[in-house]
Amino acid sequence: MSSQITGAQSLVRSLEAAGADVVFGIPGGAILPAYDPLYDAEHLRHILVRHEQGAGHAAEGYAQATGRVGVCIATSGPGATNLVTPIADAYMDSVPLVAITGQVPSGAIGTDAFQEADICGITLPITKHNFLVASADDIPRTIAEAFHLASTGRPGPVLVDLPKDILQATTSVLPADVWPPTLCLPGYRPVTRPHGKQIREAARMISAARRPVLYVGGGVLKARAAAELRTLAELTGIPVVTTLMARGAFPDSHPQHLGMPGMHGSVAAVTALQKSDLLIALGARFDDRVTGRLSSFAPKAAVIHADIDPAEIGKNRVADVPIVGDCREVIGDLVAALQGEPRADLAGWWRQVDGWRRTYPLGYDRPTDGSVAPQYVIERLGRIAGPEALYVAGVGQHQMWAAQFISYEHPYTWLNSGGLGTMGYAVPAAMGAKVGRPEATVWAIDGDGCFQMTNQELATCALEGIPIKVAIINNGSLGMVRQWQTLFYDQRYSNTDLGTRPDGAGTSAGTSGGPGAGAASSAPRGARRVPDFVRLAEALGCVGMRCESPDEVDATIDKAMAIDDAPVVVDFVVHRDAMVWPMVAAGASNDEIRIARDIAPDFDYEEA
Ligand SMILES: Cc1ncc(C[n+]2csc(CCOP(=O)(O)OP(=O)(O)O)c2C)c(N)n1
Ligand SMILES: [Mg+2]
Repeated sequence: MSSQITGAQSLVRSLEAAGADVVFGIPGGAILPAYDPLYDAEHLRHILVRHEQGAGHAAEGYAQATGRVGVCIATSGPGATNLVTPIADAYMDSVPLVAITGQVPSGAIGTDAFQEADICGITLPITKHNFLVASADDIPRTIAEAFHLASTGRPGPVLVDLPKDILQATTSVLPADVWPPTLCLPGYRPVTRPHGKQIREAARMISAARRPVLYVGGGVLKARAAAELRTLAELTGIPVVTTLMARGAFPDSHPQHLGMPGMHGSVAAVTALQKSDLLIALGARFDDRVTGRLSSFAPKAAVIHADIDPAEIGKNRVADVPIVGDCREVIGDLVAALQGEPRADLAGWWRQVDGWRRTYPLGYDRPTDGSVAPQYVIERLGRIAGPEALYVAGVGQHQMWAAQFISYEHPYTWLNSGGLGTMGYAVPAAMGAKVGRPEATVWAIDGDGCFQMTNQELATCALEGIPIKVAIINNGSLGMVRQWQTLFYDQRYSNTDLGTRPDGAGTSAGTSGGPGAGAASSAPRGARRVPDFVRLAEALGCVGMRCESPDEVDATIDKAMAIDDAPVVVDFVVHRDAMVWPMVAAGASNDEIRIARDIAPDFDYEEA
């Protein structure tokens, strides 16, 4: 009656005890002992990815879609360093992630052993915490602590590094006997309950404000506070803006919603913040992409700043009323404090805000040459797949259009890499989201550049039965960078042409993709598509489709929607010169928002 198990067995049982049901990873020498008990784990599915970056983003997608902790696993050295990008991504976007890495045996640490990398050192500034485990006895407690740290307070990534000898050692500390282990995290006690005095002061300011705005960030989603937010918004009648990380936290169709603020935000959202007298920042962090030039951001506004992370408060903008706490509790308390209180009349403010909204709605030009507007593809996708689907974007122009032109009605239906802006996020994150929400339709909306960074995970999707759908918005270039070259580098397109479609496709010089059409591109490529995304998709075990005309957009999306038993990739060949508007140039003041090149909104006219 031996009650000894190996460290590796303890790891697998501890992950199960912590509630993990899926782990994304790739084996290798140092982590190999853990893969043996994984082989017959009953409650933990391992999904073999093709690149560790894919494992990390898949775990993030799973976490963002479900609210649970995402788990990824890799071997030492290059396996671990391949996780660095998704770990940094999770850190910037506060995603609960536990990364398990193998490490060289304890005795070899520090000797430049084969596949040794100091992953704890490397990830120190991009993890909430990391552990180098020193004894197999410590594994249950360490895993419990990692899950606790990742998912409480401000969520974030935690790394657990396990030397091979620790995985191979035996231990009599059985997870089943000790679960839940007593955590040993001195000093870690996130404040979730807001201070009553701060709430009262905030309520007083909200009642008196004449031009207030609810500035809603991703923290509201992390706190699962969308319902409370709606109650607060409807009780007060205050206009709402949702940041890139908060899309879906408040229904886009709600009459009080002004859309997204920031560099590519709506004129109404950006301008309402600029002219506000009170910003009620909830789980938002005054990111430079929202504030524009900080010194001229919302110059007349007082600030109520609620965040679970005290380090965020006052970091970029001084808060008149700082509130440390969980957004759900904060909003609930604000609602209670405001109930039945008299409030300033917001009719004049709404007249102004509605004027901006009416005069400057989001829009785009239809190409006159018969090519497809990328915004049109995304708009139709949102309409046809509907508000119950999940949309997962890459990084670039397509990401901004996906944030602008899809109507998000529910929380956790919009996933993207906001803080780090990681190209390659979409396909693996969509894979993880689909694993977490198998009943939902999951569309990755990706760029032709981003897609080439991580599309190998489509092989994982095909073999593991994870039928995601991918819309490649193929503009033939690193479009967002090209947009900056158009605007700020005199149209000198240095190294942004990708050659993913025939020359001339989707330009005013070409037809929609006829062989050799046009010669407008900088590098002559003839009729080649490198890569041919349809054939690439098929090679990866997916269904591949192409759409090159506006008339085919709906039918193509319908066809993709009808396929449920395989991943689908659609190559949407779109107009190559489309740009993202509105735009506030980097470093400029939000007062200098442009609705098209050199065209500023006419606020004087509107206010007259
Ligand atoms: C890993 C990484 N490398 C470089 C960048 C810089 N970058 C931001 S957007 C972009 C272009 C993305 O191109 P594509 O995927 O085709 O999207 P598009 O803008 O054309 O829609 C680049 C290179 C980045 N964000 N991430
Ligand atoms: Mg592109």
